[in-house]
Amino acid sequence: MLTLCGFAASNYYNKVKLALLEKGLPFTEELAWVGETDRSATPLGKVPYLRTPQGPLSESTVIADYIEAAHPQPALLPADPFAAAKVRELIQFMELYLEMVARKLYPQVFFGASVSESTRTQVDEQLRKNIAAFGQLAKFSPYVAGDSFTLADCAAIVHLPQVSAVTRAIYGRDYLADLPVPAYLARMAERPQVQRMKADRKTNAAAMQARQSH
Ligand SMILES: N[C@@H](CCC(=O)N[C@@H](CS)C(=O)NCC(=O)O)C(=O)O
Repeated sequence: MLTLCGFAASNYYNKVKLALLEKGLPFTEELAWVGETDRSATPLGKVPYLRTPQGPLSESTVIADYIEAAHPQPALLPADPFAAAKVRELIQFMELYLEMVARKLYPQVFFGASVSESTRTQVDEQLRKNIAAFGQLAKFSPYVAGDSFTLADCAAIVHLPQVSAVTRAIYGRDYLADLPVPAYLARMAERPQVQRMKADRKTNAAAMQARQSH
């Protein structure tokens, strides 16, 4: 049995959870807030981590790859090595050049702090450049990597809304609206697995807020 550890308000957690749900795999969830993780399973204390019959794994992309290799059907990666690499390219691109960059603005958007003018300017420049480049790679036809649902969708469904939210909040405009992202996310939101993930996220986000206000 697999146990997904972390908390459901985390987008990295939900990326892995979506892969598990889409595969229809049985799994349990173990709540672990940041600061309360099992360091023997996640040495940097990051969420998510996965308990497997062979031991723990950290890092969401590695975990998703393990799930795919251990439970290949239904496939969330193409069989063709090049096509599979294109899916991984998109995942890495979204993580490094969209999520990690947008994350610099999270303190202001989500946590009531403020970020400096120079950070806002720097992130603005980087995001404009990176989003245009992402637009060159992403297909949205109808899935982010092409004609089938893949691990790249599990990443896109959780990361892209964050980028939209952050750019809307800080710059007054959803930078991803220049790409077919809003229609894509609306299509993905029709999937029962995505609906389940979002419902759990909402419940957990409320619990997180209640914790923080105590
Ligand atoms: N590269 C990691 C990133 C995970 C991550 O940053 N998770 C956040 C929660 S959304 C976290 O654990 N933050 C606490 C920390 O970095 O110490 C992955 O893909 O799993």
